[in-house]
Parts: sequence; structure tokens; C-alpha cells
Amino acid sequence: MAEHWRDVAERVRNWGKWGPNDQLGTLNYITPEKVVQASRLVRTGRTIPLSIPIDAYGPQGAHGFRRNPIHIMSVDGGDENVARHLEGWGGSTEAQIREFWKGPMRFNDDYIIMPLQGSTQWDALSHVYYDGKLYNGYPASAVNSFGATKDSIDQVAERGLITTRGVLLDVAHHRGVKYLPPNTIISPEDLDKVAQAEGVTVEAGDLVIVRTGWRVNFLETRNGEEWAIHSPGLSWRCAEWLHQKQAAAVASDNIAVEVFASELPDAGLVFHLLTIRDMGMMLGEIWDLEELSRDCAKDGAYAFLIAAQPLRFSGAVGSPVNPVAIK
Ligand code: UVW
Repeated sequence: MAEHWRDVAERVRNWGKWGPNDQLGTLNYITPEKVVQASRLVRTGRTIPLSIPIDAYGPQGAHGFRRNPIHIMSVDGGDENVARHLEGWGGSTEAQIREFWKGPMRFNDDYIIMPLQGSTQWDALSHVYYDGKLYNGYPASAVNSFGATKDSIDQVAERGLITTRGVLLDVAHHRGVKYLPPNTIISPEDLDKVAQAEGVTVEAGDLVIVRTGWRVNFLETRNGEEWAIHSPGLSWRCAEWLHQKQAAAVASDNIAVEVFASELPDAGLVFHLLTIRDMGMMLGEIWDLEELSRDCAKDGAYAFLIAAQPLRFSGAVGSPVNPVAIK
């Protein structure tokens, strides 16, 4: 009889471990010494970006609350000769533009409108909760119409985290497939096997990156709905594995890091609950691990320096990120 997830939750809960006011959770494992150790992994200076393009052609849009990013130009080349139309029109900004436009300088400006969970992203510790509590025991009501007043993404961004040792556990490559079949559940034992085959160990403060190959599935099908709901990923039991390793964070190339068709449908996405709410571990989702996979297969170096800073959105429960692996 499998153990109840609530018993595991009791064991992995890190509340109070870094003090009653902590809002960083397992990122506390990234010490200055850890950053120095990780920086020693850099050998060639090769940089590998791990984000998908932020545009209208991503995997979102299959449901109402997350759309693909919308990019809008607010000043563009059509405004090259706009000054002649601003004579006697608008306010002081337009008057200033008229002045600027007397010289050769022109500029372009733009906006992006997107859900913060709509692309390659970090889930902040305020992203999920249960039983009315967030990570470190803060009440769920701390996230309200003013934003997340606790456990928000800017807590992390303000400190310049996350730079550490990244470890790629390439499950799809290990199994010799382009991508894992739909709904594949990756167990803790699978992670051990992959790590052993790659000759790498997961250490305290590491960012663990699990590749399912599911990015390729999306590029082949362009079917965001199928991509999301049949996404392979980690078993909820991997939360305790990450807890024991003292990993700082975990990321993957799928929608939720964990397998989306929940193993425990009555409880929902239990890996989310255990990692984010109990352990205080951020999840990185929708990362593009294809180039990194090829590179690691070529040089056999599955550990590297990684920098994956969230943006400093005040009170936000997540952030887009352009993670970069540096070898
Ligand atoms: C949910 O599933 C609620 O969010 P995500 O997978 O983006 O963390």
C-alpha cells in the first residue's frame, strides 16, 4: 500500500528551517560557496539559452486563463515622419517628440502582454497552496488583489538568485527516444538510473533539470492542449527524492514538471503541493532543453553553471525567465 501523500508532506516540510520570516525556501541551499563551486565548472565559456521564444506561437491558449504572449509595437518605423502631424496636437510629450524629430534620431518602442506563467517560467512559492496555507505557514489570504504579499517572485529576484550548479537528467536521451510517450511517469528510481548512467551526482544547492523531450512533441504537433494534458513528468514521489538531495530547485521542458495526468486525482498536482508549498522549492516549467541535451551528449558534461534569474515583478506569483547554461 503506497504511503499517503500527506504523510510525505509532514516529512518534507521545511517551514521554519530558515527562520519564521523566510520566503526563499530551498534557494537557501545556494550559498556563496556553492556559487563559487559552480563557477569552477566553466571550461569553454559556451553559453546555451534554455527558453522558448516569447511570442504568439507557444503552447498556451488551450484554456481561458493562460494565453500566448501578445507583442504590440507602440512606436515603429511608421512614425518616422510623425512630427508634422503633432503640430498643435497632444501634450508635452508630443511637443518633446516634435523637438527630437528635428534631428536624425528616431526610436521604436513595444509592449508585451502575457500571463507570467505563459512561457519559460519560474513558479514562485506563492503559486500553489492547500489547507489555506502557503510555504512557511503564511495564510493563503496573503495573496490577494494587491498581489502576493508573501512568497512572491521579487523576494528571489531582489537577491539576484538563481545562479548555481545545474544538473541535466536527460531521461528521454537515456531511453533513446525523441520524447517520452504521453503520460509517462518518471520515478525517483528512474532519476537515480539516469544520473548513474550520466556519471553525475545531485548535490545540495543544485538546480535539477529533467528532460522529457516534450518540447519536440509540441514543435511536431503544435497542439498545446494535448501537449499539456498528456505531458509526461515526475512522479509525486520525486518530491522526497529532491528533499533528500537538498536540491535548490527543479525544472523541466513540460507544462508542470510533474506528470500532468495526476497519479492522485483526488489531490491534484501533488508534486506541486509538496515542492512549492511544503518544501519551499520553485518549479521551472516549459524550458527548452534540446540544445543542452545535444551538447551534454557530445561532451559528457551533465553538470554546469546555470544562471536563471526571475524578473523583479513586485508581488507576482511567477516570472518568465531566460535560463542560460554555461559550460
Ligand atoms: C498549474 O498547473 C496550476 O500551474 P503550473 O503547471 O503552471 O505550475
